[in-house]
Amino acid sequence: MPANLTPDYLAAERAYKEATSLPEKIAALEHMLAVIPKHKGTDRLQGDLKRKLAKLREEKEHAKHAGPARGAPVYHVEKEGAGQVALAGAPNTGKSSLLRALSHATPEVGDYPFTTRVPTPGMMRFEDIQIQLVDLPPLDPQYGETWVPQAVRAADAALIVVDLGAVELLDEIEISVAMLEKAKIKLTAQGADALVCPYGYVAKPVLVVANKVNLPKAREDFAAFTEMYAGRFPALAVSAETGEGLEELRRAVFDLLGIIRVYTKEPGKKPELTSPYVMKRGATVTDLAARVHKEILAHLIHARIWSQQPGVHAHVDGQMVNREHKLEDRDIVELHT
Ligand SMILES: Nc1nc2c(ncn2[C@@H]2O[C@H](COP(=O)(O)OP(=O)(O)O)[C@@H](O)[C@H]2O)c(=O)[nH]1
Ligand SMILES: [Mg+2]
Repeated sequence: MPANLTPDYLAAERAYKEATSLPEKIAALEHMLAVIPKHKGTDRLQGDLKRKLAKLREEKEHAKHAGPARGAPVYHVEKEGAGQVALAGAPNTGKSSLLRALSHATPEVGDYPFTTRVPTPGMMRFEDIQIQLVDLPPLDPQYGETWVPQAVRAADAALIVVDLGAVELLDEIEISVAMLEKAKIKLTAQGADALVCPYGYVAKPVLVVANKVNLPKAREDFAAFTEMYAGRFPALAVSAETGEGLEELRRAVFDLLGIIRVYTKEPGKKPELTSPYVMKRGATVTDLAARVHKEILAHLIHARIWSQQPGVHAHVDGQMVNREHKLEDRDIVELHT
């Protein structure tokens, strides 16, 4: 991508990445096209944007005439961004409030249970990437929508949201866990990549989000909770209302997904630091080359690597590494063919 894009353009691009609906996306793309510097260096990019815009306009036109896609389950949410994370839990724990606090989405929040009836996606920014959160109706054995565990199953990771003000906190979380396990979801603490699942099960990294830490006595209750639950799932105390713990939560969700961000640079040029490649933890130089271009993959000889995290690599900046070298989050890589 050309390096001389203006802050105006980059802001418009950010708005595009954060857009959650078709009309929002179209508006953001139109804005990008309006403010993009018009010269030879951006010709290709302008072409790309125009193509994307035409495609989205067509989709919108199509959506007007067609009803809901036939055969597609109602709970299905198209994945976008670096990963999809489901917000699950008992009624009234603050799932919708959390989505509101972490994204531009505006699901209904109510002080009565069962306010949320359909899945609502929203894009959550974490530093330079976007992660998709999906707000769901509650997991409730009696009154819940039956498809909710399936929506969790389809996501890349799950947050189980609990209410620190609830009297039956432990019962509540056990009910959520039991409902998900009944749907053959093997809940795992983060990093349990090598976990062997029973046949028919899917492994799902899970984080317990203990919401409403701003309530009286909530902090003591959280301490007691983590003591009892220690070692089972990681847990984080937050408040959707005051914003406490939400920055830590963004980072924890990123860690939960087991992904890394990798930036590429061309020899003699500055690195492309605005749009990282999102890869699975454990990805190698070869995996990166495969993502960049099949020609590069075919002719890859070695790479040079710069770390942006002090202490992560035991090598010097710009050191040569081979194709099997494992990448770390925020590495800058120069691929040599
Ligand atoms: N005290 C407090 N109340 C909260 C917090 N987050 C959400 N709530 C309240 O909890 C109730 C349920 O919220 P909602 O987001 O609709 O829960 P959901 O059913 O899990 O989606 C609403 O009255 C919210 O205002 C919080 O951090 N602190
Ligand atoms: Mg809700």
